[in-house]
Amino acid sequence: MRLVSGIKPTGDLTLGNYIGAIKQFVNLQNELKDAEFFIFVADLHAITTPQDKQQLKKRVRDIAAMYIACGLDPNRVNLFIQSEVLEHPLLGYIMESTAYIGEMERMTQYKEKKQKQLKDGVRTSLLTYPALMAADILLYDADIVPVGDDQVQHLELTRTLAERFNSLYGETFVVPKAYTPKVGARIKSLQEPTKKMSKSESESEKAYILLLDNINQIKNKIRSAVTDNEAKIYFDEKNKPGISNLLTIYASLTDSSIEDIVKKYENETSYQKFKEDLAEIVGSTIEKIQTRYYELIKSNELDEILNQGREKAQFIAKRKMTKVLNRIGLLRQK
Ligand code: ATP
Ligand code: LTN
Repeated sequence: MRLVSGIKPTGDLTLGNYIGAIKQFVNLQNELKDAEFFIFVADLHAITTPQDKQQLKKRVRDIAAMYIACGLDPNRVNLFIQSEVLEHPLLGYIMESTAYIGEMERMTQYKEKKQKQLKDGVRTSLLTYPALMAADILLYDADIVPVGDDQVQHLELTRTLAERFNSLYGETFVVPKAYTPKVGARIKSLQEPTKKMSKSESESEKAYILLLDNINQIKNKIRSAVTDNEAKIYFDEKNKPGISNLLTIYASLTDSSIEDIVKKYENETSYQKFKEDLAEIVGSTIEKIQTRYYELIKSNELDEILNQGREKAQFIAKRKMTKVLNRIGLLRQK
């Protein structure tokens, strides 16, 4: 069995990325002992929106280091950078030649992100992005793709494209399945808890927690998270989005159930103790991650891991690509 996933270096990593994506990769790595993992930094996807050159360079390295700092084991997982395996954009083009424009235009993420680019012109790659994402996945014959909620629609399209290609040219790709976490598939903004916690879309710094934020700052952000006036702790996303979001974060980081946490705080008459406890939990989780991150970021170890990941990814990707080109009739020699 194979698992594939990636994160775009479009901003500093948030607690949402950790809970919705990286923590799932780590859990799956520990649960599925026989599975193969390909986890990458989706740098080509980042330039669908404008990026600062220096910052992009730093963020690519940061994400790679964070994967390991958060618990991915480079001996179990192939970690690499997308743009170092040129078969990704090559298969991306083949996927563009498999997909229809209407399918791309229907994607929610495209419709949202497009609004921001209307003034200067909408990048073509913002529209064709799901074709490259499909390529990222199909290149490795992934069975499972762990992602947060917002990526499920792209996964559905990937399945459609794999099936279409298979029926046009003969069985070539495994049709993958999305895997979303039961708890924490969509961590919300701490200031506007009906919106997603996002590293690139939030207005206020208090709305999100960055994995590289100062620990005291992190605790303060939890303490000042927007809640309600009822002073009773229970899960109700519609009427208590703030508390429900904090309960989700608590459950995910402590690997416990929301019911157990609600029970633990059932006699509280204010949110203070709950928030204080959660501030400690989030603070200490991230502190551990940061310690390992700072060791890695200045070491040669990280480059060695990424070189090794690239070799393995290239090997699999090249072999697959030969098969794909052959199926279409694009190789001079078989
Ligand atoms: P942006 O917010 O800039 O659009 P993003 O964080 O959604 O970016 P990525 O960085 O590529 O995009 O996301 C990496 C992974 O993290 C994806 O699987 C995504 O679903 C997940 N993710 C992102 N934000 C959250 C969140 N608030 N809650 C849960 N999962 C999230
Ligand atoms: N589109 C995703 C990042 C991403 C991805 C992938 C995730 C790019 N390629 C392949 C899973 C598999 C995002 O915006 N979060």
